[in-house]
Amino acid sequence: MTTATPSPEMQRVQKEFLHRFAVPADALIRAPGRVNLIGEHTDYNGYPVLPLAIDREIRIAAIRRSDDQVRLHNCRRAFGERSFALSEAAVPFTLGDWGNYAKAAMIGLQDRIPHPARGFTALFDGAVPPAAGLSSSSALVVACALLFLHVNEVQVDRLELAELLARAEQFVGTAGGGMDQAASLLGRPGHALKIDFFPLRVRPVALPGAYRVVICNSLIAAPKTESALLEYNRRPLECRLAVLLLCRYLSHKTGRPVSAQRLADLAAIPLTEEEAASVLGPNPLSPAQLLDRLQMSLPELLRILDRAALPTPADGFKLLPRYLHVVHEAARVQAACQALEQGDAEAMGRLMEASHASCRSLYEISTAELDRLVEIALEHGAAGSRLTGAGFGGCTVSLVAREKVHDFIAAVTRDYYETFLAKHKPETMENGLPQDAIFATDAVAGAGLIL
Ligand code: NG1
Repeated sequence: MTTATPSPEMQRVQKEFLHRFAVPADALIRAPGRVNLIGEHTDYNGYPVLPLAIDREIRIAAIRRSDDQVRLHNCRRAFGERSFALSEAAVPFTLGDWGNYAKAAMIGLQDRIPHPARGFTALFDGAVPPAAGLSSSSALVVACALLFLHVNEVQVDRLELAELLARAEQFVGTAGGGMDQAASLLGRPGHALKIDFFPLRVRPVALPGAYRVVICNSLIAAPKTESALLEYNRRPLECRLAVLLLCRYLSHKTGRPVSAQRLADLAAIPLTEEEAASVLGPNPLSPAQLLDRLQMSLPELLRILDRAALPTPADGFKLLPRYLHVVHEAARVQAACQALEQGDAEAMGRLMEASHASCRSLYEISTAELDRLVEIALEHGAAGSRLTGAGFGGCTVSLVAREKVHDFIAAVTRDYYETFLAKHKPETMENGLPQDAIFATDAVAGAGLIL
C-alpha cells in the first residue's frame, strides 16, 4: 500500500467528509482510471493489452464502522446515497447503478474477509470521466475493494486482487476481461503496462519521454447499461463461438481432441487465414448455419456456453472479422512494446492507426465521431491516434510530441468540438466544452491507501 501526502483534490474530499459527518476520515484511497494504448478487446480472448494508469482518479475518504453496514455518499449530486448491509451485497441495485460497483468489490472479496466483516461510511469523488472508455467503473471497484480490505485489516497480493476483481466486476453484467482492474492496481509512473492474462502477468514498458498521451472524449457516451452493454457482450460471445468452431476443425485436422476456452489458447496450433476463413465463414452466419457448422443442437450449444438463451444479433454472427481483429491486434501489441522500447514513435503511430482501422471495420466498435476525431488528431500531427476502451463512443488516445501538445489541444478543440460536433451533435456542446473533454495525461502509480 502506498503512503503519500494527500493531493489538493484528495484534501478537498477529506475536508468535505469532516464537514458532512463531523468526524475526520480515517482512510483516504485513490484508484486511477486507465487508457489503453493498443490491444482492444484482446483481454477476454487471453491476448495481451498495453494500457497505462492515468492522472484522473476515484477518491474516497472513509471511516471504518463497527457493524456490517455500508454507506456510500458521493460529492457529485448525480450519484445519490446508497446503503446496504454486507449480507445483502449479492442483491444488485438496478442495472447501471453506481452502488453495484461497490457490491461487486464486496462479492469478489467475501471469501477473503474474516466474518463478521466490518462495513464503512465513505464519501466518493470521481474524476474519471464516466462512460468514456477510461474505466471509471473499474477504478470504483478497485477503490472500494482497497477500502473494504483496509477496514477489515486484510492484505491481498496485487496480482491476485486484480484477477479477483476482474471476475467480480462481471457482477454488474459486463462479460469483460481483466485489463482495467490490473491497470488501476498496478500502474507505474512513466510506464505503460504490457498485461498478459490467464495467468495475469504485468511488465512495465517505458513511454518515450519526448511524447505525451492525449485523451480526447468524443462526448458520445457509451454507458454499459443499454445498447452498449448488449453490443459489448456480443463480442465475447462471437469470439467464444469462433473458438468452438476452430476446436472442432483442429480436432479433425490433427486427429486429436483440441479443446480451448479462448482464442489465445489456440495460438500455438498452426492455422492459416484461408483455413480460418473456411471454418468461420461465410460472414455473417445465421443461427441455423452456426449450429450446422458446429454439428450441434441449440440445447447442446447452450449447455456448453452455460447460458439459458442464445442472443442472436439481427445482422448475424460475425465470427471471421472478429477473429481476424483479435489475432492481428494481439500481434500489434507485441510490436507496440518493441516500438516503445526502441523509442520509435512513428512505428507506434502506424500500429495505432492499423488498430483503429481494425476496430472500425472488423470489430465494428467505432463511431463516426471517433473516426473523425482520429482523422483530426492525425491531421494535427499526432504520431498515432485510435479509439480506446470498449468503443461505441467514449475517447480516443493520441501520442503527441511533447512540444506540440498545447497547439494540438487547441487545434482539436477547434476542429472537432467547436466545428464538427457543434454542427453534427449540437446537444453535446450546449453548455460549452465540458471539463476534461481533452487532456494530456502522465502515466501514474496504481491505486493505494494514502492515510
Ligand atoms: P472499458 O473501456 O472500461 O469499458 C472494456 C472492458 C475491458 C476490455 C475493453 C476493450 C470491462 C470492465 N472492461 O473496457 O476488459 O475488454 O472494454 O478492450 O468490462
